[in-house]
Amino acid sequence: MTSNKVVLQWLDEMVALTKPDKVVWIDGSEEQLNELRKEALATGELIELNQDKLPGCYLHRAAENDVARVEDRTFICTPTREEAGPTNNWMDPTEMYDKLTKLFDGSMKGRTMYVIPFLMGPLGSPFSKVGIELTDSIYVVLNMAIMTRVGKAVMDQLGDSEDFVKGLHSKKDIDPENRYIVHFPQDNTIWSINSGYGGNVLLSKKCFALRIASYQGKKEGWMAEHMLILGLENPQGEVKYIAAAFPSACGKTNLAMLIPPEELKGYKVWTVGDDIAWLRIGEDGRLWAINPEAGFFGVAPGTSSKTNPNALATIQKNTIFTNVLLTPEGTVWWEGLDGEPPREGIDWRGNPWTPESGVKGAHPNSRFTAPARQCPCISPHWEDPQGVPISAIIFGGRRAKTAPLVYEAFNWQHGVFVGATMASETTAAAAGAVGVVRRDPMAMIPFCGYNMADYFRHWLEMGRKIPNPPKIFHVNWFRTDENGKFIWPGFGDNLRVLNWIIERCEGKADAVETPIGYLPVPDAINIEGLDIGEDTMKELLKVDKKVWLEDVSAQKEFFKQFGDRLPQEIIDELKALEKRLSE
Ligand code: OXD
Ligand code: MN
Repeated sequence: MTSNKVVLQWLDEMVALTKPDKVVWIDGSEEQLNELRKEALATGELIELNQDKLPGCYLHRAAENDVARVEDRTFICTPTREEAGPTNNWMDPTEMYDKLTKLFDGSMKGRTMYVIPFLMGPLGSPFSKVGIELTDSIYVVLNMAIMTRVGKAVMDQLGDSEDFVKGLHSKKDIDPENRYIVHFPQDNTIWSINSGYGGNVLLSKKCFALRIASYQGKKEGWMAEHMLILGLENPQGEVKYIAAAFPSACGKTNLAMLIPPEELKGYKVWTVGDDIAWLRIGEDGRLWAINPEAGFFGVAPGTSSKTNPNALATIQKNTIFTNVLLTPEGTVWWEGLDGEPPREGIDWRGNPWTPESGVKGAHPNSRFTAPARQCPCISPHWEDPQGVPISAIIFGGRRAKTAPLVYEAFNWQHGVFVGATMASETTAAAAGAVGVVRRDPMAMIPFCGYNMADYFRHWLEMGRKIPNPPKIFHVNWFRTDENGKFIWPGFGDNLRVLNWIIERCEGKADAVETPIGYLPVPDAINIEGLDIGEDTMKELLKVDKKVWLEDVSAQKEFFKQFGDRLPQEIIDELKALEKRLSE
């Protein structure tokens, strides 16, 4: 498929190491993918779903010990520990290559190695980047064919260039003790072994599009961010684009596919991406974004016609479901889907299940992998080679008391500080204590491929280089009352907040200056039709100085780990905030 010498030499080396019986290039054709589906059905790697109700849909069950990303086994192996920074696991690259070489030795014996050329970003876009993943998993091939653009066209785009990311994956024995997800950013290399779970093995996603790409972006003057991208169209037909970063479990996919409430029928949200944004400075001096992916790898539980009808519509065909419940009709179910649970089924572990079983039918992190083009609200510009121009950047988190519904940073530098101090409180959905504050700057803690102090510096530098930077905002949909109940309805009604944000970008909405930033004036957010009184609105927009000063202490604690490497601008912003709050 290629005469690219660098590619062929690397492939030879990896074949010599992993010793597969056979090597198969993925050409991207439907015929080849169909053959692979058949093979996976024969071995039980895939289960065919009801093809009348869910055409082109399949179910996969992962090993019980292999159902989520493994942050404690994820490494950034830069030449020095300092380059990886205090928030990443690090090992000396030579030592790590040695260790993994032993594990990969013969790991594909008796198996086929699939060579997947994949493209991140639209075909023909100057901002797109090529990767090649070598894997012994058909499940990976079929998922990659949804999540990225794969096949011959990608090798054509690469030509003789050496500029591609080298991904090596072997599921080997799915042994959790020897599971490693390792990045060598200086070598454009990712090695992943002993896992079959999406986030660990679809090397295009978190590994390339965030960890390796963030490192490339720092070197090359652009940004790879854990952000959804949406277009907001007003009743006059004008569309403004927003990029937004939230930690896991804050409803990113839902926001990206939002459906406006009754009272705001004239508005429409267009999805450009739901997880990752690559951002560059355009010739016009604005920041432009592409979605490097071609599919959604979304969490199934909680997805319903109330929370996200567009996602539900997207996954009715050509979708791979992982670890959901199988119903007797050959359809799928998960906790939080509409209507009554099925009377019986096969749970994610493969055991007979009834609602009385006392266990979950679907794993809480069960997933759907679906083509983005099937989304009813996919933006007509989602594959635009130039991307879309970003008017606003939003940071968000789950905070019961601290953060108001929305506020605007004073300027870019302050906005970087707002992103760097992002935090979210843990929910009952995950193991461990509830309500614990986790600091997660820009929602990138698990995904930054280098020292986060340098990452903050890169954000600050970008700000100085963008002639027309987007405005930066912070939102919090999760404010609670004294009984712990959410006081903002969320979901489609979040559009009311997005509208204020866009009006601010257009210089149309009023704001009040507070110690933390600009807040909406009391009646600036349209609450027509909502069961929200003046008092609730006040509560939603309250800035409690005492609570904020406590948060400042926690921020200081968090920043300590970066030592002298923390940019002076961040320290200045922290001091200035403390002073404003103490006045
Ligand atoms: C994801 C994540 O899967 O952020 O997108 O964990
Ligand atoms: Mn994500």
